[in-house]
Amino acid sequence: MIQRSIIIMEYIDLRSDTVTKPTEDMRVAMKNAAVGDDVFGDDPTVNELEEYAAKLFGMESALFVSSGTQGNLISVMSHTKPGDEILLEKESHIYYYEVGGLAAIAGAIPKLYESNKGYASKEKIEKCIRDENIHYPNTSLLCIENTHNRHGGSPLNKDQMNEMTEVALENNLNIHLDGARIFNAVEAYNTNIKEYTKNIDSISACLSKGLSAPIGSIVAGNDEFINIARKKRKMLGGGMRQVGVIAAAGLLALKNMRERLYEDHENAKLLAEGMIDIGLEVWDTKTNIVVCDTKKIFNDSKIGIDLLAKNNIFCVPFSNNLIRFTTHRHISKDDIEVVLENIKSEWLN
Ligand code: TLP
Repeated sequence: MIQRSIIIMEYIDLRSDTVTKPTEDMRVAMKNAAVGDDVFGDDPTVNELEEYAAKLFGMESALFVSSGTQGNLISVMSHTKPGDEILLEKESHIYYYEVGGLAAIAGAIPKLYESNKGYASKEKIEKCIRDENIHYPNTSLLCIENTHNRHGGSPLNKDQMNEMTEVALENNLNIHLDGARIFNAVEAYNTNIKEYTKNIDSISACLSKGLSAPIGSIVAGNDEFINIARKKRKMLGGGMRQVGVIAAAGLLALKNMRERLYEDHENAKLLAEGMIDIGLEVWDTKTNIVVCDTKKIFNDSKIGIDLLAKNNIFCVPFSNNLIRFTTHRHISKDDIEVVLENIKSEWLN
């Protein structure tokens, strides 16, 4: 008989907080979850998760969806008609990383606004909103991203959110918040989630990033919006059946995992400061994303990534010059030390 041996490689995976695995508690909860057919509204665990999330976000209703991408797409589809124009930040995830779903599936056209780390002033947003004119598409939705991924996990504070949402309200636009990492913003500003959701019409928040659930996001909004969103989810093939087995982990993610995000922020800060100490250029780090500008060392950031990967340290390119490192539950302070040692020896020698 052939004996198989499993070699467990030590690695430090900073590619994303999406790599987090479910906790032991989540696995037990998943095993024991009460389930039913969620398309009939019969899954008690999904219902509990949706009710819990709606209350937490201060919204009337919530919907469990398969991913952040699906949550954003369903939200855009539910707020707009094909041909509508939507205001999106130039580097937003919906525009940059969602395979063009807003155009291909929702039929929306993007109007891009520039921002300072996700924040755009009232004037800037106002300039993007079209007047009524027979030639123009209808501007119907403002999307905001908080924390902002491609701006290095930068969080918006509640005043910035208020300014951005008030101009939308004055101009009768709906507001969707891509809050994939909204609890990182809550942690960064020690604020309450409801401060962020009070003026908005919908939020999509990921359970499967820093919160460690294996799968899933929550979309929240008013009853009418969530009824429409539920039907759009079905249209996209997202009506899952005994999905309580997954929702059980999502519920624990929302209940128990928000409090530990400060650890990820501390580790990100440690990494950023360590990089600066050895002479690297690093963006301002406020949450769990560290962006290092390597243009003075490499002519392609992939060189730096490959040098670390051969020592089982993983990160991702953000552009030709930029490399992103994301901290999460499986990254410890000791790991940060190891990463810094490797950067010193692999990049700077
Ligand atoms: N972002 C992923 C990749 O898609 C880039 C990552 O590793 O950061 N909104 C924001 C702001 C996001 O950062 C992401 C995921 C999503 C939406 C989409 O979430 P998923 O991956 O669940 O579809």
